[in-house]
This record gives sequence, C-alpha cells and structure tokens, in this order.
Amino acid sequence: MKFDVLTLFPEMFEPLNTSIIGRAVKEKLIEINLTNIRDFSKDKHKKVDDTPYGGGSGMVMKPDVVYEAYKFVKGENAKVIYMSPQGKVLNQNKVIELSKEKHLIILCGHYEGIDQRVIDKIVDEEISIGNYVLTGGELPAMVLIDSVSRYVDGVLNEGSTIEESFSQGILEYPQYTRPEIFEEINVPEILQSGHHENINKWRKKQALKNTYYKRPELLKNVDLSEEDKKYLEELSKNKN
Ligand code: 4FL
Repeated sequence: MKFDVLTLFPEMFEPLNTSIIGRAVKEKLIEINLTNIRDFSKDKHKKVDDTPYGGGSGMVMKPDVVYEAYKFVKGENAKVIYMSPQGKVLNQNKVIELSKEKHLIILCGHYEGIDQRVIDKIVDEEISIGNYVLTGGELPAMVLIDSVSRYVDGVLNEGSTIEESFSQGILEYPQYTRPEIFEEINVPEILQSGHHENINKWRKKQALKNTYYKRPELLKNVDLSEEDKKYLEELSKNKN
C-alpha cells in the first residue's frame, strides 16, 4: 500500500516513524511519501494561499498550487481523499474498505480551507475523523494512515486484527497481566484456570457487559447469538 500525503507541514508526520507503523515502513509493507505543497508554488515568495473571494477572515489555499502537487504524485489507480470536517465520519468498515486500495493520495488542508475548484477536480472522497475542528488535516491524515495500515498484510502480528473491538462490532474484554495481586486486587480467577472454553465464554460476556454499559448504541449494529441476547436481558434486569 502506498500513501501519498499532500501537506504544507510534512514535519508533522514524524510520529509515523515510530512503533508498528515505523516498522511497517522500514519493512516496505507500506510506503508513506510526504509531498510539501509549498514546493509547487511558482511564486517567488513561495506563496500558497490568498485571501478569500467575497471577503471574510483567514486565507484559502490556492487551487493551482495544490493541483501541481497532485499532478506530481498522481497515479493510474490512486484514490484521492480530502481530510475534511465536511466528509463522512471514519469508521472501521471504511478503514477496511480503504485497506484494499493500492494507492491513496491524502490531501490535507490548512487555514480556512482549499479553493473549492481543485477539490471538485481531484478529490474522490472527503473523510472526517470526528465532529470537531482542528487546525488542519494532518492529524486526521495520520489517523487514517495508522488505522488503514493495520489491515495491510504483515503489519500486525497474526491474529490481532480480526478479534478486536469494532471489527466484531462490540468492545473488547478486559485484559490482565502480572502481578497476580495489584493493590490488593486479584486477577479474575477464571483467567488462571487454564480452561480455554470457559475463559472464552467469560470474555465474551465481559465484552458484552462492557459494551452494554459503556457504548450501548453499538449493540444495535451487531448480530447477537440467542445466548448473548439472554445475557443482555439479564444485564438489563440489573443482575450480573
Ligand atoms: C479534518 C477535522 C478531518 C476532522 C480542520 C481542517 C478536520 C479538519 N476531520 N479540521 N481539517
């Protein structure tokens, strides 16, 4: 998977050299190219923005400069994504869908935004990462790269993708590690029983309980077994 990022602030992407994503880049499982939009300004002062037509505050990124940067990275099979509060909010299904692409071009806006004409000309899809405003699209672009890269073959160790929260539609079960007693609190006994079938049942119930209390709205979008439904009914009667 190749990511091309178009940004005025390539130095903001340094964190992607760390941890799992950093390793995936080093192992060439993914490629992340940062293109500084400013390099494509033909102006002698490297101007990239200008005042908005019609008046108003702030500056707008110039369409011609963004377009030149796009032409530099564009490819046959690239999908162009604009990180924007006006896009659909990213979710795990969209992440999985995007992970099947070969080449993503991610456009990051700054200031008051980008001239609408170049957005209309090059962008395939606008994506938001949540209902809040940031100073630019760079952090959202990193969120997108991180979440999508996890689904690229080899990036995660075997087994850790599918079994997690959201890909199953509900939250995860709680995790415990040594010491066995922390501040007088014991690890749940079942986890030391060695009885994997019972452990799995217990974990499933914990996951359901977690979801029921913390994110009940998620339960509307999942297929539940009859046993799960019975357990949730018990919870709603406020048993354990
Ligand atoms: C982009 C916010 C995607 C949330 C300012 C410029 C943004 C954003 N998701 N805020 N871009």
